[in-house]
Amino acid sequence: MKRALTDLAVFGGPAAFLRPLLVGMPTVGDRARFLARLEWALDNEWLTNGGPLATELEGRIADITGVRHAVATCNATAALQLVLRASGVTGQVIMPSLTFAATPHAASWVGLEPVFCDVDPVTGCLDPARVEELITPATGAILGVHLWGRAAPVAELEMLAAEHGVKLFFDAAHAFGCTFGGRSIGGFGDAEVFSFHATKTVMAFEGGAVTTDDGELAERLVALRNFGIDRNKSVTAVGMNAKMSEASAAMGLTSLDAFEETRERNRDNHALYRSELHGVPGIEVLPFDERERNNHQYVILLTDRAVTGLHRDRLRTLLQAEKVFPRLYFSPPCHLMPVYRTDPPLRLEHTERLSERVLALPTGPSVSFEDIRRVCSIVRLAAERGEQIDAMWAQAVPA
Ligand code: T4K
Repeated sequence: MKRALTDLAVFGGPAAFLRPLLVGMPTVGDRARFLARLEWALDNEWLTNGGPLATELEGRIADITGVRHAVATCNATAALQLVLRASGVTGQVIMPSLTFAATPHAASWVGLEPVFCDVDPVTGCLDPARVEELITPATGAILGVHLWGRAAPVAELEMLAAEHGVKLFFDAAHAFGCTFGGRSIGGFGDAEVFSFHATKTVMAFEGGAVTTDDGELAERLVALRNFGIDRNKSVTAVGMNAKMSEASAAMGLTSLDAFEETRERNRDNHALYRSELHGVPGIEVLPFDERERNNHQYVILLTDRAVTGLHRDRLRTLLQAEKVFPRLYFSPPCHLMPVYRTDPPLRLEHTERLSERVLALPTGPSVSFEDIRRVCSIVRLAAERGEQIDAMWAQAVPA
């Protein structure tokens, strides 16, 4: 454990880890089972285009999320595009800016205009009061994000959407296996979209799924993900190729088999981060709502420079020198990215404040409790001696 400032790698000490400790290390599950599924797909000589493994995965996703239809896709970005297109949304889509670029990109790619909305300062999810202010006749949809696996304000957004006659979707890329009001995420709004990217709790190398109870929407999605070919084999829409391959489905099923174990491990990791950093001034590991189920995939550290004396980016650099690689999920927020920045820039107070403070920390089954204690000892040292570190930094750390 690091106790003195000279123990820190930025000041010449040995790095705390030999192998890099990353956010989003893949949760593969039983490798032999994956390889057996892959062999089976090869023997079956059906490798994509709605194959049996992808169909099995869809069935399991629908069961787990409690919806009638799950439509598997090659990734969540394409799934978001499909759902917006298949729902006939036009005009503007209100969404948070505190999200991955994929959320506004999906809308932009199908010719819609993302309208960025501020978030609740505590949850980081859409603030319904701010959403309501942004609704105009040009609004086609609201796209909530269940940020870090914590549910967006589903009930309020459902009310707003109904009242104003606009569609409601959720980007549930982070939220597989999570609940809202005890009900599985996946069944809210008109449709929800999951990601099964390599960095997610359940992963399929690349993959995604739309979940919905709307049978007609599901049918349009199935056609649109396959060039617009409908059930009569007629091309009735301008579709794309967004199908999930059997190799991805084999991975997704295997990772899904391990989901409960992954979830429990993530939950214990999160609890350890919370207890190890409890009471450290200027440092908060975001809690989860104990009444809800979560996948605990995102361990979110919020730093307060006014208290620690150390800028978030400096803490990140300091951790990187120890071979710990936190991620900026999400900083900068989308409305300040060059592609979406306006002149003068839009100001979203709570989004920007959270975005300046956030660091996502490594978790998952390959991160040991000992690893976490070690990471926390570095964070604690940095937070408690932030001003001294800042003063030493200019002299000791190469530009
Ligand atoms: N909506 C939201 C709210 C999202 O967060 C995302 C994606 C989407 C929509 C779109 O979903 P997809 O279309 O991707 O299904 C990563 C992921 O690529 C992206 O899927 C994810 N969110 C985003 C939050 O993170 P980057 O740019 O941070 O990826 P990269 O390559 O820098 O790696 C991230 C971390 O994971 C690093 O610590 C390294 C580690 N990693 C990564 C890969 C690929 C591994 O350890 N092994 C791996 O195989 O975007």
